Amino acid sequence: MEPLDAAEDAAALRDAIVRKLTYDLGKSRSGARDRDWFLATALAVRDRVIDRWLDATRAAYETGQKQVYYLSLEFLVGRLLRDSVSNLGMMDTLREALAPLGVDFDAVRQAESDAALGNGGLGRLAACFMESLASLAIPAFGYGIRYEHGLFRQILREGWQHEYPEDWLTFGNPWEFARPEIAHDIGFGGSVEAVRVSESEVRHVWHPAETVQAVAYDTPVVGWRGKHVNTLRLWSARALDPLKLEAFNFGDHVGALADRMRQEAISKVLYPSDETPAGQELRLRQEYFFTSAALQDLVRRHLRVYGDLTGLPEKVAIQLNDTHPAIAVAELMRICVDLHGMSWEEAWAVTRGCINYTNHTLLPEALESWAVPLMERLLPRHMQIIYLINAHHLDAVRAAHPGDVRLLASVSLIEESHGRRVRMGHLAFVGSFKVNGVSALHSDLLKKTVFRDFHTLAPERITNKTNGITFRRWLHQANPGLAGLLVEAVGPAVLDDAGRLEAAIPLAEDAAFRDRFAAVKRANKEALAALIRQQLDLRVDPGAMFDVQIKRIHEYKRQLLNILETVALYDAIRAQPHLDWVPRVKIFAGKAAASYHRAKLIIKLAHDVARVVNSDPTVRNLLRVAFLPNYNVSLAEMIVPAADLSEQISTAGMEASGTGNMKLALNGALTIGTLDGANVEIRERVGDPNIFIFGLTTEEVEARRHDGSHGAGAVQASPRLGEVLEAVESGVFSPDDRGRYRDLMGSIRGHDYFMVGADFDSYFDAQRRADSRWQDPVAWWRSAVLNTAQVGWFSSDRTIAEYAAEIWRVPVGG
Ligand code: HBZ
Repeated sequence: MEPLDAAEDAAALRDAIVRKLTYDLGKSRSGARDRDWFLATALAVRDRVIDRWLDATRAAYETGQKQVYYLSLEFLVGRLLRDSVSNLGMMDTLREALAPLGVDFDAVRQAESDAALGNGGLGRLAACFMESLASLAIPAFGYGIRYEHGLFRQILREGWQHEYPEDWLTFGNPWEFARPEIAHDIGFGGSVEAVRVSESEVRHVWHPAETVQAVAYDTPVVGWRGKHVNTLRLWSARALDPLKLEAFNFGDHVGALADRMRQEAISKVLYPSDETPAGQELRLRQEYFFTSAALQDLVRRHLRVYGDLTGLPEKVAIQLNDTHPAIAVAELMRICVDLHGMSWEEAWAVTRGCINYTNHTLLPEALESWAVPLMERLLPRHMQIIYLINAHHLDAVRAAHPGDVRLLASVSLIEESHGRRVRMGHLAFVGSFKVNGVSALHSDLLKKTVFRDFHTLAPERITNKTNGITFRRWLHQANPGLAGLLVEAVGPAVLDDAGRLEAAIPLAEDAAFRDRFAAVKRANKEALAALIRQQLDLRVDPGAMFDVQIKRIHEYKRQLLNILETVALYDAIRAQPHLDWVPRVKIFAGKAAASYHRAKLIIKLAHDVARVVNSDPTVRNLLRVAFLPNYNVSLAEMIVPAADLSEQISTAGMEASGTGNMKLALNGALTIGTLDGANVEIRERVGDPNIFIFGLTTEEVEARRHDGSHGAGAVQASPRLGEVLEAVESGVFSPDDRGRYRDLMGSIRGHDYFMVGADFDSYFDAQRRADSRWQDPVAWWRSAVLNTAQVGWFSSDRTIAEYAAEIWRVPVGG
C-alpha cells in the first residue's frame, strides 16, 4: 500500500473516529460530548496499536525470548490518550483529524478519567517502568489488580480532607480488553492433606474452603515510536459460578449475594495506605489473589511451550515491587512441588532463579508482616511452606555461624517477639536472586540497617537501581514547549536518547536560549496560575517564584517544615515590608492517608496559614499560599512544568528515592533539598551550585535522635523558630480553635523525630540563597538550564536497562 500523506492520514483517522462514535457508542456528531469524543478517539487510536501488539506478543512467544514479569499491587497510570498518541507519533495527525469536527484535542484529553490505581511513588514507578520496558522492546507483562475504585478523591472543606470514592470506570475504559476466558482459580482457607505416594514421598494437597476466580483485563502499553507493545494484565475477582452459589443457598438470596460480594470485594478498592501496611485481612487476600493469578498465568504460558518448569529461570524474570507480592516465593514453591512434583531442592533453585525483590522503604512501621494465625487460616499450605523455607534457611545460617542465637532471631522469617508474625521482607530476601534499593543512599542504608545481617550472609544479593521517570510523559507530553525548544536546540535525537540532553549544557551560557527557556516556563506558569484561580479563586502572579511541594502528605516528607518557614517568611516580610523581597507562590498538593490524623492536621495548617497570608494586604504581591486539591498524575502534569523551586526536604535517611525530584529538575526547577534519597545523585549530576542543599545528614540525624533534649535545644537555638511556634500554638492562624496546633507544635519542642526544629534555620537560610539566585536572573536561568541538561541519567530507560542487564539478564532493544 502507498503511504498516506499527512492530510489523507488525518482524514482516515477522522473517519475512524466518527465511525467509532456512531457504531460503537451509538451517538450522533451533534449530540456528542467531550467524553464521547474521548471514547471514540481512544477506540480509534487503540486500533492502531493492536496489530503491533499481537505481533509483539506472537514474536516473544515464537522466539522464546525471556520475559519480564513486573508484579505490583499498584500501577498509577494516569490518563493514557496523550501518552498513546504521542508514542505513536500521531499527535499532529490527531489534532488535524479533530479540528474540522469542531473538536478540541485538549478538551477531549481532559475528559479521560485519571487511572489512580496507586498511592504515590511506588505505583507511579511501576507505570513509568511499563512504559520504558515497551520503549526498550523488552517483552514484559505488568501484573496487578483492576481496582474498581482507585485512590480516593480528596475534597478539602475548610482545609479538612474528606475522602470520596473514585469511579474511574463509570463511563467505561476504552483501553482495556476483558478476557473472560483467561481466568485462574484462587483458593483461600481450608485444610492441607498429606498423601503418602511412596515409601519416601508425601504429597500435600490443599483443599481450599473457598475459590475465587481471577479474570484478566489487558491493556496494551505502547513504547516510544510505537516500536513495541507490551501488556498490562490486571486481574478482577469473579465469584466462582455465582448462580450455583445462589441455588446452593436457595431461599437465602441475600446471603448468597453477600458471599458473592465478599469474594468480589477483593478487586473493589485500592488500599489508601501509603507507607503503613493496612492490617486488614482483605489486603492479604488482595496480595495473594493477584500474585497467584500472575504465577499461574506465567507458568501456564511456559508449560505450553516447554512442558516442564525446570528451565523457568532461563525464560522468566519476576520482579516484586515491594513485599506486597512476596507471597510469590511460597506460591511458586507450592506450584513446583505440590502441583508439578518437583523436589524441594529443584523447586527452590527455580524459585530463587526467577524472583527478585525491590525494597522501597526503611521505615520500620512500613515493613510488612502478617500474623501467623491469619496466614494459617487464609493460606494454610503457604504457611507450611514458609516454615520449611525458614528451617532450611536457619540451618544454613547455623552451619555458617554456629552458636549465634542473635543472628538466628534476626534473620528468621518469623518474628517471635511481638506475637508471631511472618516477615514478608525476609521471605522476599531469601527467595530472591537479587534484592535492590531505589537510590544509592537507600541501597547503602539497606545494607547497614534493615538487611544488615542478611547482607553479611549474602553480600552479593543487594544491588542498587536508582529510580527513573519516563521522559515521554514527564517532558515530551507534559511540557511540549520545553521539548520543542530542546529539539530545536540540540536536535531531534534528544527525544530518543535522554543522554543527548547534555548537548544543552553549553546553552546555559547562551542568553537567547536562556530567554526562550524562561519564556516556556512563563507560559506554563500562566497556565497553572489560571488553574489556581479557577480552583481556589486565588490570583497569583506568574512572575513570582513558584515554590512547589507536591507528594503524599507525610511527617517524614516535612510539609510542616515548609509551612513553618512560610510563617517565618510572612513575619519577616511584615516586619520589613519595604525590603527587596522575592515574590513567591507556595504551592502544595498531596493526599493524606485517610486514617493519618497528623497528616490531615498538617493539610489543615497549610490552609489556615494560606487564609491568613492570602488575605493580608501587606504581603499581597510578595507571598501567596495555594493548596491544590486532589493531587493526581494529571495535576502533576500541570504543576511540574510550571515549577521554579522543587521542595525535596525529607528528614535525611527517610525518603528511599523520590521521583518527583527528578520530574521537577528535568523541567528546569531548582531543588531545595536534604541529602536524602536520589537528591544525593541529583546533586552529583547538576553540580552543587545548581541545587540548594541544607540540613542534617543521615548520620547526624541518627546521632541527634539519641539526644533526648534535641527538640528543645533546637528551639532554644533559633529565636526565629521560637516565634513561629509561639504564633502557631497560640492560635494566630486558628482563631476558631486556638488549641488546634498545640500538640503538633509540642512535638517539635519535644521528641521531634523528624528533625523539623533541628533543620529549621538551615532550611530558612537555603531559602534565602534561593531568593538571591532568583534576584540574579542570569544566574537563575543558567542553573535552571543546567538542571534540565544534566538529569538525563534519571530516565527510566536507564533504570530499566540496568535491571535488564544486571538482574533480569535480558537483552535490550528486542
Ligand atoms: O516509592 C515510595 C518511596 O517513598 C519513594 O521514596 C520512592 O521514590 C518510591 C518509588 O521507589 N514508596 C511508596 O510510594 N510507597 C507506597 O506507596 C506504599 C503503598 C502501600 C504500602 C506501603 C507503601 O502498603
